[in-house]
Amino acid sequence: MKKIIGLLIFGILVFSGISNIVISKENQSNYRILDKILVSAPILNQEGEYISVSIDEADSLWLEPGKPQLPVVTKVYAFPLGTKIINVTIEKYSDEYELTKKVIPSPEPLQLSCLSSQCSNSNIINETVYGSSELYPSNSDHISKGAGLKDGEHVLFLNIKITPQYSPVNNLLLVPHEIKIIVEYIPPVEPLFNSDEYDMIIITNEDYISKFQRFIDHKNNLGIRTTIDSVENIYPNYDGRDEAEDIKLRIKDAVEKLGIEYVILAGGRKGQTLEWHIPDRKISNWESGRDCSSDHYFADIYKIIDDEVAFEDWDSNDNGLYAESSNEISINLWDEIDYYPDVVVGRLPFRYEHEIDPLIDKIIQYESSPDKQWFHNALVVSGDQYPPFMGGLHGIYEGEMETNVTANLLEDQGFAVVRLWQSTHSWNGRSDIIDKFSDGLGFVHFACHGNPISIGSYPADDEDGGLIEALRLKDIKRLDNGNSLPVVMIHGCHTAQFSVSLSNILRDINEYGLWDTLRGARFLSSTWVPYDLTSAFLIKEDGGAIASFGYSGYGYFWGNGACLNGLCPWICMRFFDSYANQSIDIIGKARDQAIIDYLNIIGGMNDNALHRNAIEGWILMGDPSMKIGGY
Ligand SMILES: [Ca+2]
Ligand SMILES: [Ca+2]
Ligand SMILES: [Ca+2]
Repeated sequence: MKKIIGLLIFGILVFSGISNIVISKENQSNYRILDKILVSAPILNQEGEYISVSIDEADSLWLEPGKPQLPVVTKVYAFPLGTKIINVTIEKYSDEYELTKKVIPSPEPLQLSCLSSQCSNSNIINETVYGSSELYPSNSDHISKGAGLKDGEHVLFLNIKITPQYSPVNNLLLVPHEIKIIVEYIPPVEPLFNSDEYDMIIITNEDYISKFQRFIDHKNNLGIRTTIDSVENIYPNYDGRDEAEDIKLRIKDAVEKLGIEYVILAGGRKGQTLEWHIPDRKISNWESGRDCSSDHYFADIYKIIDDEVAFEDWDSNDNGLYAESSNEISINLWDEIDYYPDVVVGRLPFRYEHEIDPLIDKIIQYESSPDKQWFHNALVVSGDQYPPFMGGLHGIYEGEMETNVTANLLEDQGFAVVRLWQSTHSWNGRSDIIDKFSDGLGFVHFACHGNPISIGSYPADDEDGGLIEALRLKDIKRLDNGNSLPVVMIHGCHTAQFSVSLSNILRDINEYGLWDTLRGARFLSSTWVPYDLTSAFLIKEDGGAIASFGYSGYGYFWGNGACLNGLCPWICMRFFDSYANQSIDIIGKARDQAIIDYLNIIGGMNDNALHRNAIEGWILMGDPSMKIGGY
């Protein structure tokens, strides 16, 4: 399956404007790119007391809550991994614009677990920035490098973002009309990794290896050469700092020595204990909430440090806490992270042995049965995610905007999409959603508030906080969709918090004491449960989902009109874009493309913990090599 890497891959992934690129060989080993970009004049729109700024060639917005919202022009170059970037020069030729009003401030982010009016917020203007004559942002060029995958090849991404600059006190906006980028680099003499023995590795318990044999046969027959290893074999053979790092080092070995593309983490919690078949990686992003696990940790194997490819351990400050970040706490508690996936990862979160066979049956059956009439039906469910009682504007229904993007993408591909929205009064409660599953669906996208065991949304323009429930954990067993198995996307907080366990009751009593545990029961009890909703969708025998996505921690979004401009909605919508617009029909690859696009187009991962949260907590439950719709 693996292609031999070309000596010089060179790709422009983002940017729709006029660009003129010349690549030249400078000497025996050095190359040089000269890229001239023409940028159109900014479009200035009146928005009440403010002005919004947009540029045709911009792909995203520079959003720092309370600070001026500005467009971003992005260029991305991909080189074979092992390339050394010697120098990047950016020259800009800018025009000055005098503004009559202030540039609109960026919105505050909102969580998706808000089930009460506690979450109301309002836009606060950053007086320091707006009261200054200094240019914002102080630096208009932002250069970053990462190690990841492009079209299945290991590459070095060079990402260049350029923003206009704004002096609030002087009402002055500087916008480049021409940008010249010069990149000098040395490609590697030969590819960094040459092995091509296998395509996929399954990591599970020793006891379950034989159970996976027919799954391995099925994958081998499809041309996905699959091998398997056990944690019992892995732990003594690697010297990671803990079991999760041992597994990550095993995956790194499998990339380098076997040439694998896919990893299945086969197992979740052991029953209702606090032990694991395959461990999670708890992360210390304080915006994600307690107990947030990231399976993306196992996918991001390499980073670039001083132009060298290095192991990405997600602990750059080397203190044994992984993925540390927060927008509140000291900047010292921060791990710089690459985030570009280097291998495609999914988890089969079974807890009991008897759950394995039905799961394997599901995948084999799904991939082996062509001509599924029901596959071309899809369902989206949402409402007003930031209604007026929380402080939202009237007439803007964030979750419906998000799911409408998905619905339109699928309709363009010939899907018949049912939109269950609060604004159209098309659903009133859980039974409306359960009923729709019986029809058979290819895709489902929920944009809801949530916790590990339930999701719901608000009526349009809700003034009172009357949450309408969409689904509870106990409803999963009522789904009677048999072999008509959808890919289910749940954008909601904690719906994929797969570390939940009935043993959490004892853990919490141990940690907080009996009295405080009982007092906090309202907030803790949704983790005192046997499964999270996203896992339950996949594990359900005869029905449920063929693969499911959710967030293991909080799932943030920008409120009101900015809701489609980043964070979790962007990622969820982009999965459907990967499938529908970019023709990526392998589920794990479509997931990873959404992440790669987020990093390339939106970025800011090492500036803002909320961007990190959008990627870290996004979990794929299922076989990452599964072909959507089957063969
Ligand atoms: Ca750390
Ligand atoms: Ca990486
Ligand atoms: Ca709203």
